[in-house]
Amino acid sequence: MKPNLTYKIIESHLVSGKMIPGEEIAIKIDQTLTQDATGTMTYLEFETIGIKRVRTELSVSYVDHNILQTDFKNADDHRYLLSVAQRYGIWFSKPGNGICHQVHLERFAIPGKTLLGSDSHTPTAGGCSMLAIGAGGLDVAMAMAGKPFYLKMPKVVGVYLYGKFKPWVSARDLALYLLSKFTVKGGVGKILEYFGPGVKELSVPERATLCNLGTEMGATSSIFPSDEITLAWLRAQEREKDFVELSSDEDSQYDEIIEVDLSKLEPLCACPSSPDKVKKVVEEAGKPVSQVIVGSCANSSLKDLLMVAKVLEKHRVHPQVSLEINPGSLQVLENLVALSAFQSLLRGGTRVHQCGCLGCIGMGQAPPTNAISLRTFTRNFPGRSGTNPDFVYLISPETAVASAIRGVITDPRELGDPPQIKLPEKFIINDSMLIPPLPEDEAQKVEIIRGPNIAPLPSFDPLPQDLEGIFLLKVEDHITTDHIMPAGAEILPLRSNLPAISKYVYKNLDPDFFRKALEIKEKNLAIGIVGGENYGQGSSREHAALAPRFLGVRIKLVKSLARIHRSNLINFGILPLFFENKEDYNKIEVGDKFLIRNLRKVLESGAKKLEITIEKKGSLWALIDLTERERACILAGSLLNLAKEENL
Ligand code: MIC
Ligand code: SF4
Repeated sequence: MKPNLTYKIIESHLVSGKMIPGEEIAIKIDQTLTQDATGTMTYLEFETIGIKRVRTELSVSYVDHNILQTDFKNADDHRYLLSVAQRYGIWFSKPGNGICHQVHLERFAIPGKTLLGSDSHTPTAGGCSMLAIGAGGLDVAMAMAGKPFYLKMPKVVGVYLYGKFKPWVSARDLALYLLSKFTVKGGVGKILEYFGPGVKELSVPERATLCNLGTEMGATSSIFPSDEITLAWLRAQEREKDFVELSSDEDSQYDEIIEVDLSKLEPLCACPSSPDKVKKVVEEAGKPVSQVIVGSCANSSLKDLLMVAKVLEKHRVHPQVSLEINPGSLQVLENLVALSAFQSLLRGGTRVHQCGCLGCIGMGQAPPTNAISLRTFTRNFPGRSGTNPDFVYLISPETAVASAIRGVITDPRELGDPPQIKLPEKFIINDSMLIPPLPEDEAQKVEIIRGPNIAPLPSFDPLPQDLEGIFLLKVEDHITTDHIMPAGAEILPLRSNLPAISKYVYKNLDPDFFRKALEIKEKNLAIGIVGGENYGQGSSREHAALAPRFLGVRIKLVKSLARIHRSNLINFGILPLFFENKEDYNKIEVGDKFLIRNLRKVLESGAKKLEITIEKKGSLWALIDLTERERACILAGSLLNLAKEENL
């Protein structure tokens, strides 16, 4: 295949493996990012590896998720993260500085480099032509220790863009259109590479919106070329020196190509409660709205908020609506102020919050009962807003502001001529909340400060020879990590305390799961989970693997798995198995006892399937889809055990 841009970047970072789709490859990681909700665990893991300083070109620790400080817990985590950053040579972005992906795009993204982040929306930096991938915390800890990142060589889908957007239609509508085509699992095992004349219609933050939402399609990553628009962005950030021109070639090839005529798109929305339940806004128009939020790593750039501000120069927010603004970064906020747009937001009747994730991860901003909330966020999984049931639609900033003014879901084209938005050639840059790494001699003296909520990482036992257990839960298709390990203001502060957070595992699917799991553990039995298609979609949170493992889950028998969750399961010694015959899903009931004989031997032998005996029901075959390295990890009980065995 004639290399495309993705191939070129992978090739220049390839450590091992062949670039054949589906084969395991390892790539060198240039940069890492963590955010606080996954970061505390990542750094606890990194500390156990025992090296003196990060071995990447650049690593950044952001605090953007857990910024509601209702007691000491989150504040203690922030202090721990700062001390770790200073001790190990890591940049630190203070709470209030903004969402990791937005700040990274502004201050650190470099075309052609690789970025691994402990957050599923890390591909956002693909808007600035990085090969950026989301991963579990332990994979990021390994990358910080200089180890390569292992993944299956993805297929590369060329997304050919042409034509021009019609007024009031934006990058978000294109992303929603692609979501309607790909659905939430169509991107699994793929990288979306954008090319074609339509690419020039999109600024770097708009490209970032598309790369960000590729995650909701299950894609490994998404990437745009680096061109004069990238140069203009870097220049505006006073980072011209980081520019490199990059693109595919005229004769580059792709595993698949899809073409989109931008001029054919119209305002779209994702209906409750999945990012791929896409409809035209006109189809939902007229439904009363109670809350509208513009924010999140998908749509909170300066252009997005300027557009809202411009519209509000002539309109007021409807009395029944709370229009909330969560600026993506301090830079966005400061530039809004300098352009007098902040004042338009305030005068128009908006409620402005601090820069960060906030309601996107259920840290406040929960909507009222039985009310529609429109959000420019990334995901609308059920209950993620903090209200259950909830009615969250995902929309563009244009649809957001139009609906906030009218009080009902509104196609923004009804507002007449769109506002003219001119972005400054140079942004005001304010790095006062970005703390650079300390020089090595000073860093060595830094004491790491742990609060009482920061629990040490437990040890994980190796896989037993025979595995006997009980299937404790059986779930449908598209179970998200929010179902497995919910987030929100009550649970997120426990991210650095595994014993405490484990009490909430599967809470919304079976409120009694924790108690039952303890009973099974006392009997020395393992726990099995049965799942449908695309099990574990959504976030990168490794707690969705770590906490079930802590409670004794050892196998997950599913129809198919989401990429990051699959890696997290393996990293913590949970064996992913797939139904050989999908009909067997119907055979298993909650409470069934299972036995897998000679499990260690089976895995060591490299066998591709194994037999599970189910008490009183006979047996079924399950497929094993693991590389040699992954088998070793499961046998060892966790990647950390394996790293110790291999004397990292
Ligand atoms: C999310 O959007 O679900 C999160 C919160 O950013 C997660 C990470 C986490 O659970 O901490 C993600 O997308 O990876
Ligand atoms: Fe934060 Fe939401 Fe983006 Fe996750 S998706 S990083 S919670 S803004």
